[in-house]
Amino acid sequence: MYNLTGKRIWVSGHAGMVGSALVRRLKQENCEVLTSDRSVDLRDPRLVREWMSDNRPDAVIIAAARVGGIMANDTRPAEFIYDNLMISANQIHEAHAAGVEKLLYLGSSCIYPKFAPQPIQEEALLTGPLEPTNQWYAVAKIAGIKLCQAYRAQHGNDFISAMPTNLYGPGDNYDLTSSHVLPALLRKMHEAKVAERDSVEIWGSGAPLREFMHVDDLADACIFLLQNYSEDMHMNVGSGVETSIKNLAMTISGVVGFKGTLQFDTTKPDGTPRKLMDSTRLLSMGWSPAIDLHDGITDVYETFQRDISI
Ligand code: GFB
Repeated sequence: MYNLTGKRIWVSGHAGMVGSALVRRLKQENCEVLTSDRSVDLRDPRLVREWMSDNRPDAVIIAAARVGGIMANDTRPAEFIYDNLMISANQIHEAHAAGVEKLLYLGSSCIYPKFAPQPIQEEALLTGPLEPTNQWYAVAKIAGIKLCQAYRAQHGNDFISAMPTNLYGPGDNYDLTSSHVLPALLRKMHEAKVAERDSVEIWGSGAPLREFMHVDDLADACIFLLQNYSEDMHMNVGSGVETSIKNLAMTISGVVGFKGTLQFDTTKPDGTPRKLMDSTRLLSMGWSPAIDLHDGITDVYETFQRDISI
């Protein structure tokens, strides 16, 4: 067990959806949360080294990443691979150099092969070709896992990694060209309702299956892993709740109160047909998610309405 009491914990990416959820969750622990501002460009090894030596964290959670939905991944491959490789390598290497006691690296369920057997077990990593739309991001995230394993193998660093499923929650990105599906549909349906439009466009066929998890559940799982997990193998963090994009759209329309129809634009990509993770290893350690998808979407819609009225 890694005891967080009195520890100085650096949450990189604290302004993002995942980082801010981690900061909220860490308030329940008796520890000190460290954050770095935008002047510390995590792609620059010198700046990361200086920040580490000035701030001396005991533990690091790497929540910083270049992230986005299917379209952003597909159209900005250089940013997704370069930024994520640099962010991962700099923080992991400098954490080792600074003698950080524990590090948690966050990846994504898109690291797995496009046609991995479902539900996807951790062992499926690197057993087949990746989904082309997000291969750039996936390769960078796989490199992050391998960095943690390499520093553990060569130097004995207690660096672990966790692979969350598709996330949503407060602080999500609502920009329609770069967001994930859940915030995109929430915004599109809200705007259609307000403008009294009778249809909303959904990308792809609506058939792909995705597993969704509220970011507060992810943050709770991360703190559990930081305290209780210390092995080489990355850990799946999923909710076990799978839905088709069409069903997700219908759930969101119910929450928002949008009464119009769904128009599927099949010129847009579907991406991976199915992406359900097997989270048995985590569940068998005694952790489980708490937030139901419908409740989570309702909560997020309230936050969204509050934010746009400010
Ligand atoms: O959320 P999303 O962009 O992520 O898309 P992925 C999920 C599915 O929803 C795809 C469909 O089949 C999309 O075509 N979709 C329907 C939409 N309407 C929309 C819309 O308005 N916006 C968006 N964004 N999608 C990402 C990866 O893949 O998931 C990342 O590209 C990362 O690398 C992330 O792993 C978790 O699940 O397809």
